[in-house]
Amino acid sequence: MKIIASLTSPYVRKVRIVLAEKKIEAELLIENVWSEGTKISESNPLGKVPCLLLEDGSTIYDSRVIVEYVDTLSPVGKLIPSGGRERASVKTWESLADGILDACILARLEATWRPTEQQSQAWIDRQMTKTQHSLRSMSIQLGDSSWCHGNQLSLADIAVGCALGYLLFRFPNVKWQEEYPNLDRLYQKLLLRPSFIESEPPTA
Ligand code: GSF
Repeated sequence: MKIIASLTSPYVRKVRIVLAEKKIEAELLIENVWSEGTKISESNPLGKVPCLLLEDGSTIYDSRVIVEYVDTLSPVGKLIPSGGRERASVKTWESLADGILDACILARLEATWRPTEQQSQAWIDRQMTKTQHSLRSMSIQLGDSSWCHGNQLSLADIAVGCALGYLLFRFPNVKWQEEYPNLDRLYQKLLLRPSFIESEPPTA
């Protein structure tokens, strides 16, 4: 298997962490989807990474579908419960964490991609409000528990860790660590795992 990837994408990071936790190897094919010459649409017509390339030439996207598929490939370290409320709970955590990323990326693109005179501060504020509400909800739901769901690592923790790491990487002005010490406790624990360490976004 190969993954078309960017080293700064938090969605790619989620997939890489899931692969590492499952002890499944996949080659990273680094692609700059923002460059003029990108060929990403030949694999993913939506023009986004991550995109998983299978041996038979078929492709799987987006990150939520990829991690769901990868979790079925090996019984090692099951990350998504197989059904019912448990499964819905883990996947709702993932939606919440990915939703923070979606909101932050919309805010970032507004500020970096659009010409200055077309930028809307109201739009950026709208996205950052969603981020604030979601952080609060995560903190309340986590409470004093060791993990987001159940009593072991799941996709919920991985997705939350990727969202928190992305905030530190691109939005250091969002002071979630001070406001939500329980999220920081979880984050510091996740950071000890090789899967998180090896997928840290490059700082330069
Ligand atoms: C989001 C992927 C995405 O936005 C998923 O895989 O979960 N729901 C999808 N990827 C960004 C890179 S990044 O900001 O993480 C991407 O490829 N953007 C290119 C574009 O044209 O939007």
